[in-house]
Parts: sequence; C-alpha cells; structure tokens
Amino acid sequence: MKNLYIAGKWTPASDEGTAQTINPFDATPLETVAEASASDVDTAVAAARDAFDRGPWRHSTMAERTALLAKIAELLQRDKEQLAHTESLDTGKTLNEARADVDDTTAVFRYYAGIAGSHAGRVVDPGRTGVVSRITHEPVGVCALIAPWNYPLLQISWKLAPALAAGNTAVLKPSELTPLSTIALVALAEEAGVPPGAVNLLLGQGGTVGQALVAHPGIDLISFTGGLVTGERIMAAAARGVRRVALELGGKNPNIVFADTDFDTVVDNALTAAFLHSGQVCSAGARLIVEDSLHDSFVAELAARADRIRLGSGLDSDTECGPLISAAHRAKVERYIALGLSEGAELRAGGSRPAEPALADGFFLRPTVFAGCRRDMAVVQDEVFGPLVTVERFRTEEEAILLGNDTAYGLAGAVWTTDSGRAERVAGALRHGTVWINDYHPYLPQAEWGGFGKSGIGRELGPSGLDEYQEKKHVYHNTSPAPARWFSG
Ligand code: TXE
Repeated sequence: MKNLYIAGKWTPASDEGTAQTINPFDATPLETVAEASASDVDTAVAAARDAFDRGPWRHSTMAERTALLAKIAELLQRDKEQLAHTESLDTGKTLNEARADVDDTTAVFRYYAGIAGSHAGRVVDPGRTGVVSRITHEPVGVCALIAPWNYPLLQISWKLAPALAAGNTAVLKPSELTPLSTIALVALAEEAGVPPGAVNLLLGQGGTVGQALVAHPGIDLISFTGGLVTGERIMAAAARGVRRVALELGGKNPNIVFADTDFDTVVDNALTAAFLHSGQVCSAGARLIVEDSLHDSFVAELAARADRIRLGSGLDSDTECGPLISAAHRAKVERYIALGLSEGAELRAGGSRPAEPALADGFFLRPTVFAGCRRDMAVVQDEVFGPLVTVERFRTEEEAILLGNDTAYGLAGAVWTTDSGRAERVAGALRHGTVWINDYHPYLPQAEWGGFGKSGIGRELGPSGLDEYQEKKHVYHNTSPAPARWFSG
C-alpha cells in the first residue's frame, strides 16, 4: 500500500480511500495506492502554504537548494535500476527507455542545481547617481504540479526541480494510472532532506483530486502536462484568483522528409519518431510529410519495418514496443483507426490488435501506418497519441512548410534533407517549439521545451523553465533621499 505524503509524513487518505493500479502488459493488479479525499487536498495545500509562508525552504540559501537538488540527482542514480523497473511495470515502456528516463531526470536535477545560483537576479543601471536598482527573483509560492502517465518520473521532475530551485513549495499530483515512480521520487526527496511541507504528494483521479487541487485558493501556480481538454479546464480554473499557469498539452508533430536524404537513416528514424513508447509521446512524429518522388518506396519500407516491430512486456529485453497505457486509451486509438479508414486512409501496416495469445490480456495495438492521407482528415489533425502514423505527400518546399504548419498545435517537428540551406529555411519557417534537423526526439535540459499554439503556454527546461517559477521584483533604493519639490503646497 502506497500512501500520500503531507507535511513530511506518509499518510493514508483521511477517508481511507484506496485505488488499484494495474499492469498494462496483462491487466493484473500492480499496487494499492491511497486515493486522496477533498480534505487531504486541503491539508496538503495548507502544509505547502505553511512551509512557504513560515518554513525554511523559501528563505533557503542557493547553496542549500543546490545541495538538495544535487543529492536527489545522486539518489536517482543510486536507485536507477529499481526506478526503471517500476516505471516499466507501471507504464509498459521498455526497461531501456525507462533507464533513459531516469538518466534524463537526473540530468534535469543537475541542470537546475547548476543554474539556480546564477539566476537569482540582476543589477540595473538606474541612470542617476545615488540610486541602487536591482531585480530580485523570488519564488511564486505554492505550486500544483500535475503530470501525465506517459513519462511520469520525467514530467514531474521537469516541474519539481525548477520549482524547488526557485524556492517554491509544491503539491504533486501524478496520473492515477502511473503514480509509482513519483511516489519513489518523493521518498528520495525526503531522504535528500527536503523540509516537511516543501514537497507534498496527493494521489487520485484527475476529475476529483486534480480538480480540487487546481481550484484551491491556496495554490499560486499550476504547472500541468496532459491533454488539451484538461488543459483548457485547468486554465479556466486558474483564472479564478489570477493564478499563474504553465501548460504542456501535446502536439501533432510533422516529420518532413525530402528525397535527398539517406533512405535507411530516415526510414529508421521515422519509425522511432512515430512508435517510441507506442507513440504515446507528446512530440511523436505522428505526421509524416514525404516528398513525392520518395513517397512510394518510403511507405513500403516503413510499413514493412513497422510490421516487424516486436511487441511484449517492457521487462523483456526482446521487446521493442510495450502496450498502450489503458483499455480506454487503446479504445480511443482504435476509434481513430476506424475514423481514418472511413476518411479514406490507406492501411499499410497494423490497424489491429496483435494475434499472439501471450499479449491478449494487455492493451496492445500493432504499429499502424496510414498512407494516402490528406490534411483535412481528423486522423491527420488530431493528437491520437498511439502507434499510428499518417503519411502525406508534398512536391515543393513551400508545400512542405504549409503542411508542416497546418496544425492547431506547435510542439515539435523535424526536417530531413542534405541541403543545409533548405534545412535552415524550413526549420526557420516551422511554427513549433522544437525543430530537429536530420534527427528526431533528442531534447536537452538546457534547451527550452514547449509549444506554439494549442500545445500550451510557457516553457519547461532551460532558463525559461526556471523563470516560470519565479516572480521578478524591482528594488529601487535611493541612497540619498531629498525632497522632490514636485508640489509647491
Ligand atoms: O490526460 P489528462 P488523459 C493527451 C493525449 C491523450 C489525452 C487524454 O492525446 O489521449 O491527452 O489523456 C490530471 N483537473 N495527452 O485523459 O486528463 C490527471 O489525473 C486537474 C498528452 O490521460 O490530461 C493526470 O494527472 N487535473 C500529454 C493529468 O491531469 C486533472 C500526455 C493528465 O491527464 C484533471 C498525456 C482536472 N480536471 C496525455 N483531469 C502530453 N502533453 O504529453 C485530469 N487531470
């Protein structure tokens, strides 16, 4: 049984509510977790409020914050195998992906440990003598940090590390589907010495616990990663009381392929772009846009290789793709497969559940390739968030750019070409928060991550990821005050 963590204590829900998480590989029970009540939400926010208003963390020195973050990073590495195992079981992703998540999470804590001290403010030239003018960076207050189920450990850490680096206190709410690695992370923060109340953990459903958390007047900032509809709901809740909000809401990301690129390299990377973690990635390259002359051979090879992707348990070293996260989510992706077919897409690979009896109880779907797609299809425009890639054709650079920007989202995209001038022109024209040239998926803790358009508001990672958690204060100090004689009366 896993409990809530409030004011430095592991505690069951006040009404003794519990929930069961399940293993998406075979739908067997995984862990019993506490399910927070409305009164637990109040208690957790009050603990974070108290720790912020009266506790030591807000007034901690940069050296103390840096030391805590560095310690958490060290503990993440110490427990890497265990954490990766937990994440793989909970999400269905492969152990290798989960190990990479732990490394990337470690890198984020180290990055914010490294820059917190140099991001404390600046001195401004006031343009007159006798005045000292400075900008100080101060914590925003109590932060609600809400993460989704696809990268549970990573996503919560992109929020928690900068929130703590800036001196905030936090209430964490992981996805009800995948809470286990966040529970482990909070235990590591406790072991690293985070003061009571600075980090609190609520577990439970989004529509109840999450909703009560974002509506709580004691929250100053909400940072959310998840779906568009929930993001809109959260933004509306944040409007009451004019609370700060940071949103990462996914995308429908173009992967543009010119014919001059190396065939094997681009097909191989297109597979990873689309099907890594069964396509349940906010930046998945789910919308391939391929130059006409390359299109047919490209689709044939892509489909042949997609058919060979090995599905299975994330813990099995032969597995290349795990299951989807839940029966409900698979049903959503299946609805999109049916919709795509009804819109006239050509099914070139997948489109169904695997036939292997060993996979029958899990939430598996075969990697699916749709060719003959058009920009007006829902399956091309909507975020499907599963193992489904659509392929469109283009003839000119202008058309490739037009299609690449033909989305309400704007999280990420890629362009593949050996013509560096063209690569720069296309990258410059794309309205997306990250653009890869001749690569797909890498991100860096020191580089901003986030989206244009409906992909969200604000940025995570990089210096901007810390800015989200800081208020900027101008202190203007007149060292030689004298009457101004503005008024004569
Ligand atoms: O996410 P939700 P869901 C997309 C993807 C997916 C769709 C829906 O297209 O199919 O979103 O997924 C909490 N107040 N992404 O329904 O609802 C919830 O408990 C406060 C993209 O699983 O957005 C969980 O912790 N919190 C995405 C978190 O929000 C609420 C990653 C995400 O859940 C809440 C995941 C509420 N009213 C899905 N309702 C990305 N950007 O990478 C839910 N939650």
